Amino acid sequence: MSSMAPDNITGGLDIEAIRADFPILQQKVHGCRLAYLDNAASSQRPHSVIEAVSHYYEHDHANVHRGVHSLSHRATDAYEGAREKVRKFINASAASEIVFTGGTTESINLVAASLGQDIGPDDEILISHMEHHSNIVPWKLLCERTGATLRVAPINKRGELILEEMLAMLNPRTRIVALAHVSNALGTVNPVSKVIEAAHELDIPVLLDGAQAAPHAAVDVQKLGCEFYAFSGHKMCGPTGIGVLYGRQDVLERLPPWQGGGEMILSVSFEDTVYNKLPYKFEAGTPHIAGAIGLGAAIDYLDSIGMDRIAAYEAQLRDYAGQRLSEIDGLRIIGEAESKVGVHSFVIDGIHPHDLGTVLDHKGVAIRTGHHCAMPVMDFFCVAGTARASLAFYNSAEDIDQLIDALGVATEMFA
Ligand code: 7TS
Repeated sequence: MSSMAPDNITGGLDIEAIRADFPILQQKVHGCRLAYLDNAASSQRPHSVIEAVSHYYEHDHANVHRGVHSLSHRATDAYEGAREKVRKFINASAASEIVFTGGTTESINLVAASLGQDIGPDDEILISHMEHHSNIVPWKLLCERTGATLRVAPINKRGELILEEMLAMLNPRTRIVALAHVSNALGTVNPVSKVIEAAHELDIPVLLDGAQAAPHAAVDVQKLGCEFYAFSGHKMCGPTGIGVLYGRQDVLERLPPWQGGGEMILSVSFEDTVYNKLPYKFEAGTPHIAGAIGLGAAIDYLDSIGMDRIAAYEAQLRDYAGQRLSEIDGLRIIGEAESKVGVHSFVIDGIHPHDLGTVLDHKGVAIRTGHHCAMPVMDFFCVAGTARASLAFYNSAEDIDQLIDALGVATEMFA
């Protein structure tokens, strides 16, 4: 890892100007400057996102797709405009491939429920050992319901997927591969293209859990070639309660709906139901209109900086943080993949992660501690939990220095 003086770490971005866009970052916590390093759990919102949501509620709110009046037209245009922004953001070929959901969790549950209607006891679902619970439990529930088998590809001590073992598990019984693009607990970036290529040789669809990838680098679903891509608005400067399921047109066309209600039908009688076209077939009920609009504004904001510049800057910050953390006695990084994002999970000898988190909070440093909804990862590394500092493009080298100073206080306190 390269050593770098904090002043040089800007990636060409004006970090101070960016930070000024985020009202929440301006506060003090326990009298200290706030160093918000819990971005993998949820990011913060710039003023433009908050403003877009307020503007919608103050001026345009009505239900979408059903009114003839002006407000409903405006709300519909804004909602569908946001869908188009999402399409462009991940380079989907059509807006009809963008299904708004409540978040990554709901996106994955949608696929599991919908695909599950055609799965039986001879089938297999393939995931990896580093998945977030939301890419484990929906598949476990599906297996319990159908008698199918859940297979789990192993990881190594660096927290990397053992690719050849995962590929060897693919077989004609595999009905879907569901894999994290980036692990939330380890920061590992998975070799998803190789998995997709191998799965497609056997006509197996692939779902990527992009919750930790979409906020940090440009995603191109056509280039990836995956059938499904799931992510959450709140991890990429958008509102909570809104997320996306990208599904390739032909695949979504074949899948049955998962929830019934208004909006997802063209006609209903007691004998017969004709489902709506994509993506509405998968959007039953009144959607989270303000959430989608806020997500659209978040995408505008990210685009105004540029995802490539965000990725490059975060990589510098990741290396600086990694180097500073390695200077702390007794600190062990959990997850040392060759390719990783700005997520550093760690344990310190003799200090419980929750105690660390509490001491850090009193120094204004927000990190997450615990199992990060990835208990199988914790079991693999034989730890009950970790402390996790996770970065966003609005973090600065000063945030990292504040983290290191606070860890110094904690280690002295528990020595
Ligand atoms: N998949 C991954 C890889 C995640 O990191 C998360 C949330 C989810 C799915 C679920 O996303 P949701 O928006 O539907 O809740 N991860 C975390 C985390 O690491 N700490 O808090 C939430």
